[in-house]
Amino acid sequence: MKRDEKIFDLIRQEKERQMHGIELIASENFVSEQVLEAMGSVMTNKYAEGYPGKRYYGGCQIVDQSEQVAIDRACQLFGATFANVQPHSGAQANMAVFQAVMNAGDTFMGLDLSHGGHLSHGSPVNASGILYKPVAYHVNKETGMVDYDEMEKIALECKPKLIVAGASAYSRDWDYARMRAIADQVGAILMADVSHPAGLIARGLLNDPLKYCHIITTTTHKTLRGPRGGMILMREDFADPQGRTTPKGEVKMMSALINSAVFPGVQGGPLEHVIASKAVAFGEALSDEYMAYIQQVKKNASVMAQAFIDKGYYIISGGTDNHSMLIDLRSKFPEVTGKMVENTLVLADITVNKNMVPFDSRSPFLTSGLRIGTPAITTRGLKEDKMPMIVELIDDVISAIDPAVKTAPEAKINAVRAEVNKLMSDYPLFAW
Ligand code: DSN
Repeated sequence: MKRDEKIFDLIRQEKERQMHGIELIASENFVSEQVLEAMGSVMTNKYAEGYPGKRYYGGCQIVDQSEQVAIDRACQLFGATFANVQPHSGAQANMAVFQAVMNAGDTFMGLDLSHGGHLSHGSPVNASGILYKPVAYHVNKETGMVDYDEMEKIALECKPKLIVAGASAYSRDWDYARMRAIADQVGAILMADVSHPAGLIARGLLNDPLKYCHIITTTTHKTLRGPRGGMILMREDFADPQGRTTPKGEVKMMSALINSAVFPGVQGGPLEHVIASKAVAFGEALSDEYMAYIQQVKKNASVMAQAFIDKGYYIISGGTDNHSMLIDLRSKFPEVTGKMVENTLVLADITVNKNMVPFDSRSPFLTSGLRIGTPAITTRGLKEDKMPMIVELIDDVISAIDPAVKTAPEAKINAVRAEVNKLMSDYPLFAW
């Protein structure tokens, strides 16, 4: 077969882009060579509908073992007793949990998308908002922190079947104990989607959601630094709150409902190459090197947030407990949108994403905010001493943006890009 030069040239170009730039998208990371190798392996050739030991295809004796290793390592990492490592993504993991615990039309609560929530937590354009009845809770306007008093009030009014903790753009830890107390008052299941801070949670740098939440979902490719994918975890199995029973009349347990919601509920064949790669990443996440890495992620974020504050930027909630921060540009540059900044920074080889801020006056296409995270640059080996320098480069570009033309002068962009490329030439993609 002729080599596909077109696609491999694009892959080469993408690698160059990743090498040259400063990657600050909070949900991105760089995987190790062995995680990449497992993902690009012959495991992709195998169909394995079902679960280890209970498949609908022959020849699964090897993938059964690698999937079991992934399950065991995931449990070890989070102190869980149940793991389903098959979800193709975080959104798929969430859909499977929704299907396991709710009926179509049931009410559930999630953080408002424009306050840092996620599409799959009830946005009207997502299946979660189409099949179920989402009710949003919010952050407090003054503090920028999740408003648990409002959450309680709403829960008592709408009596949700499920309450979802977790966010895509929220820099603070969660009060899972308070959320469980709220859930218990109304008989709701408490689920945490920890996709963003999963690595910090796994290594004890943030509150442990499994102490209070019935179920947690996560992606595996953000702070966890594995392949793109999702998973579902529980510490204790519990009876189906809807009282469903097996044909023999036994009450179904949540682990059985979740497994059948993932397959055959929302997915078909599992991606065994990705599951093997998840196993490798979980093994890495259990190591001392990863512990040092994830501590550095947190340190870098904290130093970077302070450097932005020192330059006069407003960070929602006033700082960060995790790997990320959400900047409200309006305090320093009222006329500059998140879109202008994202587009201009990318020309200087700095990648961030525009983001709505709570109570934003602009649309999701423009936004007043910028979401920034440190998992990827930390994987490249950058330490806290480089954070003020990166903030300086970002501020240099933003300060030069002319809102009338929506960008900065070319000379300024070129000068910053040269500095970015020079800095990053000293760092490999994966330094650990
Ligand atoms: N989880 C989103 C993000 O944080 O970028 C993508 O769905």
